[in-house]
Amino acid sequence: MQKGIRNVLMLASLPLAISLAFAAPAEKAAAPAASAAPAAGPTLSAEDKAAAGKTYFERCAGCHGMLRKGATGKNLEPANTAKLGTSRLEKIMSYGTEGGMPNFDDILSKKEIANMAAYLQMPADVPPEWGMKDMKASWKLHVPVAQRPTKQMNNVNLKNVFAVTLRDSGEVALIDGDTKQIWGIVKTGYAVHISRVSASGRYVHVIGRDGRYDLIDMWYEKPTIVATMKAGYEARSVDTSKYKGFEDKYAVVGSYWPPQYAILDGETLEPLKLISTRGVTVDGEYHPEPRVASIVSSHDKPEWVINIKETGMIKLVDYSDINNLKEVTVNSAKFLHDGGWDASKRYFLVAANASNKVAVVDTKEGKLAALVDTAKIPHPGRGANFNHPKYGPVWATSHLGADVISIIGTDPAKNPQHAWKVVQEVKNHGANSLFVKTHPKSKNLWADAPLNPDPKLAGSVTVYNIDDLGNPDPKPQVLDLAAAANLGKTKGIQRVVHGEYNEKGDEVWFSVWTGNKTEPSAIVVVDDKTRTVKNVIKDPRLVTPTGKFNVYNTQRDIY
Ligand code: DHE
Repeated sequence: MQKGIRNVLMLASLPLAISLAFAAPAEKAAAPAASAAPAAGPTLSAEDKAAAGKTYFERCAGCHGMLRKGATGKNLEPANTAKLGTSRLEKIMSYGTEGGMPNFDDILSKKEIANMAAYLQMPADVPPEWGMKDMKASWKLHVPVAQRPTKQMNNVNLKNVFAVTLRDSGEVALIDGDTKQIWGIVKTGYAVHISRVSASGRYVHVIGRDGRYDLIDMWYEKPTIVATMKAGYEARSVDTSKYKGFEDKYAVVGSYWPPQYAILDGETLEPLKLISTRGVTVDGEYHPEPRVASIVSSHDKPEWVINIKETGMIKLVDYSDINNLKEVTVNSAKFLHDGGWDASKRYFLVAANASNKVAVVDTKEGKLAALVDTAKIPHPGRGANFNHPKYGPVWATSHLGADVISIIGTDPAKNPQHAWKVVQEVKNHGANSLFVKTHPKSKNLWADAPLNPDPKLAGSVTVYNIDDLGNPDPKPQVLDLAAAANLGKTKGIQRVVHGEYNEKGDEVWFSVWTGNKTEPSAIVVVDDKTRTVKNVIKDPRLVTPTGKFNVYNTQRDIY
């Protein structure tokens, strides 16, 4: 291995870095001090505390925050956890709750759960900062632009490639959607959260949960990482510049910790500018950890929509002059999470999940268009756009906290009476859903429920015929895709997660994710017209697949 690459991998070894940070908070940490511990709480050996800190980072921090102040998940500072006590905490972690907390008894051992119950009653440690100097030191340009291929060196139909997160092996598989063969697997950060595609369709940008950011060039014979950097200790979102004249020029990466976003060179990942998101919330109170949730790139202007979870504020960032950066700050509601464009790509709809609302920002006017009340904890992924037989253009989301799919009108010009209202709520087969999906060429609307504690529900998907949604009592079909994958008995629940269409819009792919890297997983390819299983992609290299991102659809924001 080249020395440079090894250094990056060492820097990017996030769980270890974080567990060390938890074991002995670094002196340079600048966030406010941890809250005080109750007088006599549980204790752990240094080794068990470091292990619990690592598990907390890997499994819990995303919902509850590094500082445990709460967001999608509850506040877990000692003042609250001590009141719940060890045995109640262990039960909640083992079996989950109806409020959307998943069960962990299939992933964590009894000892790990007991140690976590103790850990949560101890004060939260503050991880170190990660500034421009650290970013620059972590940046490795493996192949300068001038030394890269000048044309596509493979025969793969790149538009139909799927970038698939192999969550627990810290890899991304590039699967040829035409042949269903694995084209290549690249080593990335831990648990890549999302992949996004550059405006040109050549590069796949992947961001690890550990903040390691890799740029994959698909013009080589095999997919190749050409640049790497580390954006922070915890991250979930990335996008590129898509406006005419800025294609592939910039990339933007948001971090959970430290709370900030960075603008990078789009072809080399050289860090160019860093902006902190610490500040006051929509309630006017200071928050030390306003994490960057979803980011999306406008196709109509040089602008990113950057959603700040804890403040409930949406930043419209104009990247046309990054030295004199203009940010419009739109107040919405807490806690902002995931979202997507409406079909016209003028309005961005984002879940304010703890407020049970979807915020709609009008990017043409640079204003909040609406806050739409929905069922409990909307979780759309990027949502699903279609033409409703009764209500015209709509966007849909499913919910973590309710077994329904909410359908929202999105056409204020021609259908103003339906715009920014939940015009219909239809049943999902279960709560604890994460993603809905459709495609402009499809008549189907799909929803999963992967975090449902009932294995039968977690392994199934609901599908509606869009034309049927105009009828008073539309009837869905529920498909047990975990059964179709035929993986046999596994310790981990076989969770069917994240539908993604192929380029043509005639197949939809779902992951069957056991959450356990020693157990088999699969991808089930469903024929969209007949709703029958067409292929089951099984391969020992397909370790814990979760998100899948079709190049063509992701590049053009088709969903
Ligand atoms: Fe995600 C999107 C955050 C747990 C799979 N997830 C997102 C986005 C955010 C986010 C902010 C939007 C990114 C964007 O569009 O720019 N996810 C979080 C969390 O904080 C949370 C709740 C807890 C955590 O610890 O990370 C979380 N997410 C999960 C999972 O457990 C999932 C199911 C499996 C995994 O790989 O970790 C998961 N999240 C995904 C996927 C997307 C996503 C597949 C992209 C959806 C899309 O179609 O764009």
